[in-house]
Amino acid sequence: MSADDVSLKRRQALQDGPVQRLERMMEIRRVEESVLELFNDGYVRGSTHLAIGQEAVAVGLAAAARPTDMVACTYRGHGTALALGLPPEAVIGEICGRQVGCTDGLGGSMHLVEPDVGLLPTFAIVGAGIPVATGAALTAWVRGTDDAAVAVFGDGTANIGAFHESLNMAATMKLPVVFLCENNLYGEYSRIDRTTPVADIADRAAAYAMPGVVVDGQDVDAVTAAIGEALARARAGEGPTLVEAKTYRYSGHSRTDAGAYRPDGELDQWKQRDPIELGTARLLESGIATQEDVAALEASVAERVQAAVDIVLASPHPDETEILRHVLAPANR
Ligand SMILES: Cc1ncc(C[n+]2csc(CCOP(=O)(O)OP(=O)(O)O)c2C)c(N)n1
Ligand SMILES: [Mg+2]
Repeated sequence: MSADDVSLKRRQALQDGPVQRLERMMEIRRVEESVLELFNDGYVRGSTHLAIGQEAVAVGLAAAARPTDMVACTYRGHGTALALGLPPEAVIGEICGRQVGCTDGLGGSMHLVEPDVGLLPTFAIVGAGIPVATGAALTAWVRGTDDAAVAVFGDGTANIGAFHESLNMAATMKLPVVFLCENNLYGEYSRIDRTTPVADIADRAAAYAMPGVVVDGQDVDAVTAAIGEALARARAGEGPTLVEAKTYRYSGHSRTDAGAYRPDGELDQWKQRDPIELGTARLLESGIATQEDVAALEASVAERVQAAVDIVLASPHPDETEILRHVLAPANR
């Protein structure tokens, strides 16, 4: 089975039911915790941006979208990549710059990609993915498919020109795109109320005559439903939707940031509504899973992620001769 088949199979598994979606959220959390350990042990060059706490948004999106829909996300996209189907070794391997990574270790933490499950190259430039997703929606429209595109971005990014230009163009042309804002309350070290005059980013949809929807980003089922409805509108030719998922990142912006600017108690308050704990409680209450089932899931996820770390650490860095691969120069030079 090729690496791409593995990604596709993992993606399809999310359709099997709520247990698989909970398991994927657990996997994302465990991968991010491993990435932090690997960073602290010196295996990750530069920095890395963790999405611990935001797992339900990633899994809800992947459960609602098709593998042929195109998704553009950001440097905080490890969870989205895993949710869309990339296996842990492809994600951790890329973050550690190893050949087993999804771009052979050439891209690093902020550049995960897998076209076979619709993951466009992820973007380190704030806002850059939004016009790219809008362009992917235009492509689907020109080709006459009923595929759609999703732009994933943060709350701070809703103040960037590319956000406004993309919403304007998509609404005017009724393009099949969903704008998914992960509102985690902070853009780098600034709280949203110091940078943004609206409490709900979704309110900005009104300026572009499209629906703006606020969804509980800690609840995977709510996210799946909201993105599903927005994608259905897009496929039906009704145009774009702005979906705002209220969520929280447990760690600081990047690895030099301890998040000391956050008010006392805020993190603990959000942890009361942890997406994995909420998902677990729902499965237990409905009788779909028992405590033993949940413990078994946790154990198998931990084992799988540890096996992926072992694969990554046994994988070489790219050869130095790779440095010019994918680098283009004008033919007349
Ligand atoms: C065009 C541009 N400006 C500034 C930066 C520096 N920068 C990196 S992340 C970030 C904050 C983005 O915040 P948000 O959109 O809320 O996303 P989050 O990190 O919370 O997921 C900034 C200003 C950048 N990468 N690109
Ligand atoms: Mg943010």
